[in-house]
Amino acid sequence: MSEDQKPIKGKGKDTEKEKGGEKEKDRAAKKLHKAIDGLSKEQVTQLLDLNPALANELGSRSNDDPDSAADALKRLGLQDIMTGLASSGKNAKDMGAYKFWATQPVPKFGEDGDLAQSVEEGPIRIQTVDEIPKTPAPLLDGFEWSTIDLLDDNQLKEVWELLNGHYVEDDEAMFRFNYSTSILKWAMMPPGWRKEWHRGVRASQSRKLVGFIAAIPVELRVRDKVLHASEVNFLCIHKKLRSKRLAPVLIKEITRLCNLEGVFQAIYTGGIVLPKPVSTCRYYHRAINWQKLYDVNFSPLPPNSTPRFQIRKYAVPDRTSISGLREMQKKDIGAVQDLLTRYLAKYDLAAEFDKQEVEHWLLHNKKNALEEQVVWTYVVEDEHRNITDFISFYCLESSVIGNNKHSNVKAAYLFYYATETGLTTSVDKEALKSRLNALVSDSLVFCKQYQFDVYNALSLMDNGLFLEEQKFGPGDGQLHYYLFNYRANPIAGGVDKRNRLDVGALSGVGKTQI
Ligand code: MYA
Repeated sequence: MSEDQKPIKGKGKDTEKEKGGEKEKDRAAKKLHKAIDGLSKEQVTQLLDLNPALANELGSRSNDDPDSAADALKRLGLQDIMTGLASSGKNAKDMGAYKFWATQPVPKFGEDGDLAQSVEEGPIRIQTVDEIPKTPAPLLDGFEWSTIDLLDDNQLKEVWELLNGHYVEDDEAMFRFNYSTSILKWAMMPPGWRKEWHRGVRASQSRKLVGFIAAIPVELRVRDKVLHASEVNFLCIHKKLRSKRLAPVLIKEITRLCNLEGVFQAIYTGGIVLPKPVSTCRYYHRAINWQKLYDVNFSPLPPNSTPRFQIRKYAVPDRTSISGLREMQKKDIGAVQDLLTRYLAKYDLAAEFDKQEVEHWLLHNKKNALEEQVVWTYVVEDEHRNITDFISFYCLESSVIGNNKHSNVKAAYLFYYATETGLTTSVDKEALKSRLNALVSDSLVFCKQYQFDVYNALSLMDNGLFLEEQKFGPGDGQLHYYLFNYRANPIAGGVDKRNRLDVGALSGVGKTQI
């Protein structure tokens, strides 16, 4: 499948403007044009493979014709080209330009050779709780720190409002995540959550919430070491306060708050390149309501195709195929936790979940009828009443910006899954492939029943075994995984150097992020 689709969840857009004067830009543009002239057809094709956003910009026809792609490249502005050119990924800067990140305990670009040899894994900076300041750093005049109580519906709504208007958009500002209040509670209040780790910045006079960052606890396994860590998410600054270096202040504050609880390592993800990803996965999208996705400019109409053909291509069966497949119930928690734990053991990067966490993350809480459903989990129960498989997805809508016809796209995100088929002593890849295809295909039936428009998945876990067969197409978004204060060797993200699905070497990432 070659058609590129825009990411609903391409986390992070470039917030850094190109620096330097016009003359310098002209000189650089000339140099670049010369460099493009020197590229072979194969190199142009490779360049576009590595930069789906850039290929998208050039239009699908240039994709097949390297000569016209090279011409189109020259017509693009310097900044557009630079956005996609850096060899280590979109928006990568020189290490010196990361003024904040250069001061943090994270691996740097260029150190450890960056290439073949492996490094000793472990913490970068060792500290004790006694060394950590008990009070936050001061904010700009007119702003103050505020701990947000998500149990208070008014404060929950304030966070929702900030994120709804100012959180992650795609590169062309066509879609913005629209996390519902239910998903915010689900994502930020798992077992062990702490109110102090929901940190906001308010304008002192108006009391308006203008900045936010959150962390949750996670037992994170990196290869054979389990880290008592946190997972940082929902960093957001009001659009009017951007580029004022407030993000580093929020990041340092959440670091302090984690450190005070004896947590010195963290995991976080983003669509932008920072020093230095431990893994990079690619987004894939499976159209369900193709017509709507086309109407909102999410899915293109490929050349030589027709809307009718596209709609038929993405048709979903009415019924599931696996016998014994049913919705997960409370009584399944123990079996699902056991199966998931054994399944996640094969990945280099994964969370360790206890039973309470499995209940929180996977079981839809039917008691609370007022809360909309966030997560859907289906188990397969065999004739001996054993749970042999499960699959789950969660709902995350995106607002469609400035479209007359539709205001929202309802996306299902593939979450965790596991199957006994992948756990037999001599793992039979073909059997695993066929079982995963059946599970994902059946989950698609439920996605359709619940009126999702699109099913999104990353190239992580064993997804390479079913993405193409289940008609997931590559998106232009990437998700970079980062570890804070922990040096680790790279972990496969499921795509090769040319950003294509690497079925031969599946991903080592077994950790999903919301
Ligand atoms: S990822 C989602 C991030 N949120 C969005 O994309 C929402 C829309 N954008 C915004 O709200 C703003 O643009 C943000 C930046 C807030 C992103 N992760 O204040 P600035 C660095 C890390 O002038 P602004 C998520 O939530 C940037 O490289 N750093 O910029 C996970 C530069 O530093 P340097 C980022 O645009 C978050 C500096 O900030 C990100 O006004 C994980 C510029 O600051 C980013 N996504 O605001 C956070 N974007 O000079 C790290 C920009 O060095 C957690 N920057 O290049 C680390 C672990 C902490 C806990 C540790 C416990 C032990």
